[in-house]
Amino acid sequence: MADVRGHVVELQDINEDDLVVKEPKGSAAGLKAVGVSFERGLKQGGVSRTVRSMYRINQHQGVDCPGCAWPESITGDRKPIEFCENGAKALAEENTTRVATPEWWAAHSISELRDKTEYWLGQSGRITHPMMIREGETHYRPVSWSEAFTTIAEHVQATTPDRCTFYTSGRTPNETAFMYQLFARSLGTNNLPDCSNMCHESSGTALNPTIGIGKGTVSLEDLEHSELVFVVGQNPGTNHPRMLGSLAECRRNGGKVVAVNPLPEAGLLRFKDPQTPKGLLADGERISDEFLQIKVGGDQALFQALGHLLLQKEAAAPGTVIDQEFIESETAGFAEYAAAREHLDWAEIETATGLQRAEIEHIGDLLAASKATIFCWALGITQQPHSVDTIKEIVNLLLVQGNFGKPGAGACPVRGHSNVQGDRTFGIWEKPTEDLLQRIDAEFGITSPREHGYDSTESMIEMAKGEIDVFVSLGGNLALANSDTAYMEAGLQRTGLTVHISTKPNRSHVVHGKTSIILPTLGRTDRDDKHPGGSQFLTVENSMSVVSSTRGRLEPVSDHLLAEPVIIARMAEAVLGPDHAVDWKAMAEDYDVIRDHCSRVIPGTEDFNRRVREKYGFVLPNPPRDRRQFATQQGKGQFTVRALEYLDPPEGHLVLQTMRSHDQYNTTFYGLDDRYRGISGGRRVILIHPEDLAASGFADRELVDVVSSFAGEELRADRFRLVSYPTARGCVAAYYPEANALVHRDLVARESNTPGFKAIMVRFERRADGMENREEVSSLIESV
Ligand SMILES: Nc1nc2c(c(=O)[nH]1)N[C@H]1C(S)=C(S)[C@@H](COP(=O)(O)OP(=O)(O)OC[C@H]3O[C@@H](n4cnc5c(=O)[nH]c(N)nc54)[C@H](O)[C@@H]3O)O[C@H]1N2
Ligand SMILES: Nc1nc2c(c(=O)[nH]1)N[C@H]1C(S)=C(S)[C@@H](COP(=O)(O)OP(=O)(O)OC[C@H]3O[C@@H](n4cnc5c(=O)[nH]c(N)nc54)[C@H](O)[C@@H]3O)O[C@H]1N2
Ligand SMILES: [Mo]
Repeated sequence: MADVRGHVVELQDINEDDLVVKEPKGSAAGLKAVGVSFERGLKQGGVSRTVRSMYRINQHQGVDCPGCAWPESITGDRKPIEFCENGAKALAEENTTRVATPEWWAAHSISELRDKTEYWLGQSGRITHPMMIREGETHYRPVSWSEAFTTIAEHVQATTPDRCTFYTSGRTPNETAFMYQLFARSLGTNNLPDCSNMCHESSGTALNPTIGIGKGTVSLEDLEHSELVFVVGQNPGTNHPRMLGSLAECRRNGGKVVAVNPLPEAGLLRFKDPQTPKGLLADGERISDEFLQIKVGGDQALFQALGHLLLQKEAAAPGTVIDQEFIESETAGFAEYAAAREHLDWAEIETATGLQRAEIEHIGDLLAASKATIFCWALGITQQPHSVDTIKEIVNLLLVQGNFGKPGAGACPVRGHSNVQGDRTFGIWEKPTEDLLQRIDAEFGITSPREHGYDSTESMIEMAKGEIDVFVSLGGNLALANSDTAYMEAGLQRTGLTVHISTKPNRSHVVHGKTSIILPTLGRTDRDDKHPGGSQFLTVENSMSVVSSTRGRLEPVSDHLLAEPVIIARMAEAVLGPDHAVDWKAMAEDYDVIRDHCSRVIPGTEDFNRRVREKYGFVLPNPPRDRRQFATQQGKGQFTVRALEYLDPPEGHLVLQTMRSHDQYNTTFYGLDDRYRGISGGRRVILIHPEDLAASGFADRELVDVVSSFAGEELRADRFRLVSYPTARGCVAAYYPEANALVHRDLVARESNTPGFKAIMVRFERRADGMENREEVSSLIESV
């Protein structure tokens, strides 16, 4: 294949027998990270595109990094380069000059593309033209934009709104999200699943009824000035690298950091700050003061034990540990909570967590002594059957010491996709509040449906049952992102029409509906200036509720790309007809018009257009943080009591968690080097504790088939290599999305319905060729 300049590009593929295993690293970032950032950019896009985009990242009037949702400072000055290795890789991936042109699609049949790996597909570059394939055809072929929209309209008009579902991936900016939900609701459905359903849904589900808001309650400054920060179920060295700078800053200010994780992740141990010369060259700074190597799924037990310890210490020295005044005036349910925590079965806590009582008591001492504590968490906590209960237990710990609405304290769910939080704020939700619907209806003169819609798992199940006729995907790659891969793919293929608004080819395009359309869009770094009023910008909300602008400046790789708001407006016009109450065209022409509508519909965005043009944008209101106010049913911070739960694998099984490597963005692969964990050259691995490996009777590097069990059913994934690794006992780890085939569709978190991506019960089966090539799979021990 070729890039835009006609240079020949060879696409690499993955062969798991190229696997190399080294000693895991003891620190994250440093000089190597800077080197890798530039190397990847140069490989994909050439020198000037890389340097230009890196320099503008996260700057005033620049582009918001498409990597993660970690915030930048809105008080002090920003560093000249506010980026990290993985942000740079995300940029390089989007800025590539490689192109998947109509000739590329003509050269590869669908059956050939189905056999390719996701890594291979992604490397083919940016999609340049709208493409379509109909039932019986073997190849995608180019179509005009108008034919694409007419085809979508025909399919939508031929069915009922409840048989259409509209998925959103979290890179979608605020304005686009707002238009998209307005389109779905104008049509008559709340079927608005999003990646949040698979991600932090458990956080919102736990936080809304207990603190009255589904988001975090801290600012970056709080984190840097906290006395004690817990980092639970999170791998910031890879997934939120700039967070390491804030944790290091917190420690320099005298704070302590406690990491809770089944894996000794490099970024949790030490950090070499790539923004400073000393950080680049020296050994790096320590990140965690304490590391609790917990068993997967054991966190609720840990938090219950910590609650018990706090109450015991308070009883021994009244008035020293808990915040009695706050509890009395601002919370409800404390008496029940205190009663439930009075007794603790330490033996069960040790079984559930895999930790020693003394270790937990030591952390209890730190927590009791801290006057300002923050709990940060991510997917290690949200993707368990009992995730919602675990997060409510975190809220209990915060409430008991009054850790809301004071400096250095609060809840910090660390969000994933760069705008996943904003998408929800701007209306993407299958369970909208009545208040939101009333505001939308009043602004636009439409009648939104009241019935709740499908989330991502429900959409998958309805597709597989043949109950969905139209599936539209605004970004994302649900075929691989969702659980139960074979079931998910069968669902997509059963659907009448699948539409993907995408930047690059992915698996969802090749396991498509009977008719399938790919609509290629401008990415975040691309210039968006084909408007009567000239160049436009969009906005995003980060993990700490800051709304700011993002403006791309690079020359798009093709003249045929449309901006996402334009695509949605034209789709809505085609489907809803020219007389529809909403003026879609006005919004697509001038994004200020969208923001004006938002400012009247979305609370906290009043005067949007003026405020977002201020230097670093504006912060959305957050009652628990701003005023110690809790908009819950009782108007108080709500203590909750939930029965203890943890993962108890059936005989002969281990608990499997799935995670990201250092060289991927969700279902997109940048390369095959999980550098900090020392795994490179292949991804089909199972990390297993040496003693569990010995007990299992298999050899290190042996090739096995993996079988998962759920509710009496088994799912399989073949050809994984076992790799001896210092994970917690009884808990193995594999990469997402390779292991998604093992996640049964009904394995979900209660209440939030988030897939149990970190709670899979597995066993291994011997293969006839299991020991073949075992010696060739090399093992190098490199000093750290
Ligand atoms: N470079 C890069 N950045 C990203 C992404 C990416 O793919 N690449 N993805 C983005 C997205 S969408 C998201 S949501 C975030 C995800 O950010 P993370 O939540 O950091 O992502 P995971 O790789 O799933 O890592 C989960 C961590 O939880 C630990 N863990 C697993 N089970 C348990 C448990 O039961 N208890 C505890 N205490 N820990 C557990 C794992 O060992 C691992 O360290 O990152 C975002 N940023
Ligand atoms: N086993 C397991 N499964 C998981 C997880 C896990 O931890 N374990 N994590 C879950 C989580 S947290 C998440 S968030 C989901 C992620 O699920 P998704 O958000 O659905 O997946 P992504 O891989 O982020 O989507 C990548 C695709 O987005 C498109 N894209 C990229 N940039 C743009 C853009 O600017 N505009 C548009 N329109 N398209 C763009 C590209 O075509 C690319 O192929 O996966 C979930 N799945
Ligand atoms: Mo996510």
